[in-house]
Amino acid sequence: MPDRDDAGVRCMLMRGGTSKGAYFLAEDLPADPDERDELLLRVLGSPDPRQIDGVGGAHPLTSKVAVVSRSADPAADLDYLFLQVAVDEPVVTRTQNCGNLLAGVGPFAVERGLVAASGEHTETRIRLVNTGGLATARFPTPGGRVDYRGGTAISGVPGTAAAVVLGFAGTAGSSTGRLLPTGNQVDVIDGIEVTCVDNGMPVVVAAAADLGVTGYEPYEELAADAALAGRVQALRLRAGKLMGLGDVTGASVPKTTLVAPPRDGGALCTRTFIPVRPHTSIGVLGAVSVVTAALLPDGVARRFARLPDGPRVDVEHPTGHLEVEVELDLTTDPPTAVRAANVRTARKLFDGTVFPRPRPDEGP
Ligand code: NQM
Repeated sequence: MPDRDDAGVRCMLMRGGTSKGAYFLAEDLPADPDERDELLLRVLGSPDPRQIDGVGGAHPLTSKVAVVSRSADPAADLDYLFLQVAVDEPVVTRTQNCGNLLAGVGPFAVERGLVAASGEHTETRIRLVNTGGLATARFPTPGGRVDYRGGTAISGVPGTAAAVVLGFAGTAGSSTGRLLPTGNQVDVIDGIEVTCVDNGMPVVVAAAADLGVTGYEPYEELAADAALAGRVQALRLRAGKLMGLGDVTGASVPKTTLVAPPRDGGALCTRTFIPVRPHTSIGVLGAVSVVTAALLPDGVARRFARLPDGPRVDVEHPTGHLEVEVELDLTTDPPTAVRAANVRTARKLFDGTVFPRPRPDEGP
């Protein structure tokens, strides 16, 4: 195979939900994980706060990679490995899922011929390689081609696009092994009540007021609040240990979501930190986990939530709303996650060959 530094690597840039990432076929990347990660750091331009010499977008939400291949699992068509490429550190992590990039996986697989389009809509079954669990994605493929155009709007993305309908099963305990990783609906950390939950994403849920904010601050205000970032980090370090994740200093999980009563017609208002920088909206599986927390009768979020009668729960976040359906069986002890669903959109932005930044020691 020609050297990837000279020949480049086949790559598609896509917006998946409210995130953006580089999508690759597994076969186009080195099979060795260390070699692959080293290459991806150079492709995205990390470490560098601006990622100026790579295709990363200088924020965790735009410094992401999806690696896609055919699945050997009879229950799935595709394997999807998500990689978070740190912006200002030479670190690539695979401990978490990304439900936003997931929205692009089915369309990407059709574009690359991994799955055939089947009629007006195509449905694919996708194995979440990072954590286990299965997703389905349904998206329009009229005439055998992916159609990204449509009338679905999602908060945080201008305009409208075709709906990608996502379904999830088997997401409980994604990184921690348990839906309630500490075994409790409420734990107390440094006097702050939290609910630690993991339904596709390990999240520490706390009342915004307990961390000294209202929970209604705009993104920019949260991003400028270094003291708040310190409090969030202290909380998640302690929570990480309680959740069985060990020392999470450099880990991308757990996330922290601060909750407050809804004030825009939703069920719950949220401000999420990934892991200490604020999220401009909220992740898909992050929202599934937060809604799971809100459905727990004794959980912290339940006190603030106005839960609807139907299954669709509207989560307020800094740039709008994200709706998820989460089904829990509360008759079991502990409660069991049954299924979850969400609607996203995705768009192919660019398809071509990406050229990695040279290694630091590779002078002319
Ligand atoms: O929770 C960001 C995102 C995510 C994750 C993060 C996500 C999810 O919004 O499913 O999509 O939590 O780091 O892309």
